[in-house]
Parts: sequence; C-alpha cells; structure tokens
Amino acid sequence: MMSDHESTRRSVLRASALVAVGGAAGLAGCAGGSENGGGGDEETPTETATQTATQTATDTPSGGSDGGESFGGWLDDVDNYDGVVDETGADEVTVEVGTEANGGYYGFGPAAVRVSSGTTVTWEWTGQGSSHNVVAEDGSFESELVAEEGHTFSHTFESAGTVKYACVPHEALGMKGVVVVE
Ligand SMILES: [Cu+2]
Repeated sequence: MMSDHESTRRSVLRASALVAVGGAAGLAGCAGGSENGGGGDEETPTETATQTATQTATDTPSGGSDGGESFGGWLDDVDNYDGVVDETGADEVTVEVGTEANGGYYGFGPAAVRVSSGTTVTWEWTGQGSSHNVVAEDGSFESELVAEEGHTFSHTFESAGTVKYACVPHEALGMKGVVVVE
C-alpha cells in the first residue's frame, strides 16, 4: 500500500524531470531563433497595421457588395452595384436609365457591365425619376437630358478600357455606372 504510492510518486517525478529537460532545450532553441530575427526594432509596422485595420473597418459597409472592383471609388456610393455583369460576346447590351436605386429611380441597371470591344451599349430610359442623362467621365459620349420613357441613347465601345459615366443631375445621389470593355 505504502510502496504503491511511493512508486507512483517516483515515476511522476521522473516524468517531470524529463519535461523540464525538454523544456530547457526548447527555450534555448527559441532564444537562438529570436536573436536571428531580432534586427528590426522600428515601431512603424505596428502603427501601419492599426491604420489599415481602421480603414478596412470603414470601407467594409460601403463595399459590402462583394463585386471586387470599385473602380477607384466610382461605385462606392452606388447602392445597386452588385458586381460587374458579364455581357462579353453579346452583340448588343441594354442598360436601364432610371432603375430603382439610390433612394429613388436614380440608378443605371446594371451599374457595371463588361462587354467585348465593338459592342454597342444602348441606354433605355424607364421614364422614372425625372430627367436623366448619360455622360462619360472622360468626355467620350454624352446623351441628351430627358425624362421620356423609352428614350434611347447608344454608344459603341471600340477599344478596351474602363469607362465611367454618370447622370449629371443625380451623380451626387449615386447614379453612376461603368462599362468595362475587353
Ligand atoms: Cu438621373
């Protein structure tokens, strides 16, 4: 009875001793390792990480539609942007002008579309949300400012690139779009 207890205790002690030896060896290894990588003692990385985290947190709500690209922020405040709609290979692509979005009928539908070069995009007015126009940010096209349902405006995209455009009266509300030409 007494000896049973005694031998149990001894083997426990032996085990602890082995762990202690292993632990010491491990610590020695760690110390050596950290000396190698211990060159950088600038505090800049920490600050940068903090700033990045803050910006990410701020960006997440507006970029919530996980479309990936936001075209340099052009579509950040466009609440009907839900990724770039792929229409490559289509001969003709239609985009609605006056889609329900951005607090009224102040959207292009879809807000972002991808087409092949040589494609003609036709914007078609829904007649909702008063007068709209379609004006390229780079000045390459500009439609009339009209409200009439069924009105159309077309532009053929000959070369690859990204063209941002907006409805000038409602640009501040988020009535903006993008055509990505491949
Ligand atoms: Cu408009």
